[in-house]
Amino acid sequence: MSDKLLFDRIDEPGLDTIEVYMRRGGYESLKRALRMTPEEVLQNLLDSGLRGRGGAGFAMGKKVSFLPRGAMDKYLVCNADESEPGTFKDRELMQKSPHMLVEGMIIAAYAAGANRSFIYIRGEYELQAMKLEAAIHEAREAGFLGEDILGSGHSQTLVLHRGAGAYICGEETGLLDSLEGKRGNPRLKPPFPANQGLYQGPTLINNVETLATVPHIIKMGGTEYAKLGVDNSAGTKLISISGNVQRPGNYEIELGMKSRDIVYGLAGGPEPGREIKFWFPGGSSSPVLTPEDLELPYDFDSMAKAGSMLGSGAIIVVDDSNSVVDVALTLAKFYRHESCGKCTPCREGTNWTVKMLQRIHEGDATPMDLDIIASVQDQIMGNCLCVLGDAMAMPLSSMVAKFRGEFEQYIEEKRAAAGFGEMPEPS
Ligand code: L3W
Repeated sequence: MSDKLLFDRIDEPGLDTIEVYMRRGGYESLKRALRMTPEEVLQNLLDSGLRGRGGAGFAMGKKVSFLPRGAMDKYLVCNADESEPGTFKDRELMQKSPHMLVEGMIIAAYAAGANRSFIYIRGEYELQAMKLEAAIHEAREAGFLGEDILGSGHSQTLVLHRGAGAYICGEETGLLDSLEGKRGNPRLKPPFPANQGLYQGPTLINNVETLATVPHIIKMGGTEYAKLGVDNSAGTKLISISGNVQRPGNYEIELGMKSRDIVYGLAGGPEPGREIKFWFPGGSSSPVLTPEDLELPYDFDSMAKAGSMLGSGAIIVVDDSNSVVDVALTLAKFYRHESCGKCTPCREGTNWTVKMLQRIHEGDATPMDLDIIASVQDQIMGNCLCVLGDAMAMPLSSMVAKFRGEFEQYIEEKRAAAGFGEMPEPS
């Protein structure tokens, strides 16, 4: 038996059609779930220990249980606005097995008592949107969507909505505003979407991979699923590996696999003759780790204990041919561009950071500027309306802290090249 769940025979021709998907046992989990009560389905999700796969790692079952019970308009929203630099796993999943997501959404909506559901997909994912539209149509024709699904009494609509290419619309409340037709700005939390989300109604919002895992949990049973992975990090995880590795791409691993085995074993490590300088374990928003950290198991707690995070499961490898200053500047420019500008620490902080890094780049800075950069990051962290500001501040702080020597050397060399001479010794 394959040790993969979501990517098991993912390249099988025709898997995007309902015919092949069902031939492989697709929609059997939905039938099983609809024979259970919503509470039983929820219990399976709780037992599974599944943690959100989009970035925050929040327990999915717990999130479902936060939704108020009783008859009212409740919503399920799938966050398919995959935009975190280095993250491209949901893209492959939606393209090759769209029915897995659709089936997972119907089961999750049943557990949450939600009758209206949406997939918010990033605008650039045109092919994936087409595949999903076709899958939704097929599921509706087969009676898996619509009124009284398979005689269960559960009714559900599912609408695909294409975004227009803004990172901030992947932030859950920005996404909800955008879905409502407004500019995608984050909202103040609480209230959390579970209580007041889309159209002010209780809303369950989850990432693509999280929802696509649900049919597997129902098939195996929550407690069996929880046996996969390690303590507090149950199950398998799709990871995207990019940067300086010989075999970049998406891989499905069991959580707790040694990081070195992922980076060197699966992805082939850097080109011969090159050494890894640092790596982002969970997308560009995660604090960087050093080669020694490759000995750690790749799971939520181990990454957090190392001072970083598993995030969306996107590993970006940076080898010794790159300058840490260039990486920092590229990153900061991305976050400045994507900041919605609604709150001051993020709007001003990202702009200041870019300007300071540009000073370094152009030979106008002194090592003291590194303290200013670090202090700007401290002032951003925890002070913004949403996580976008932190998403720049966390990796930036870690780069300055761990590679200060390289920053200083860069500053000296650039200053010398610009004719400013050496820095005087501090008196
Ligand atoms: C009800 C409570 N609900 C928390 C819910 C909340 C959300 C989830 C997690 O950030 C991460 C971040 C970034 N009652 C609740 C509650 N919830 N307390 O639980 O919430 P939170 O605030 O921990 O995180 P978040 O705002 O969802 C997301 C990281 O993701 N990140 C990743 C980006 C990934 C992509 C992608 O392409 N997939 O963009 C980027 O920054 O660092 O840790 O649903 O409502 N008391």
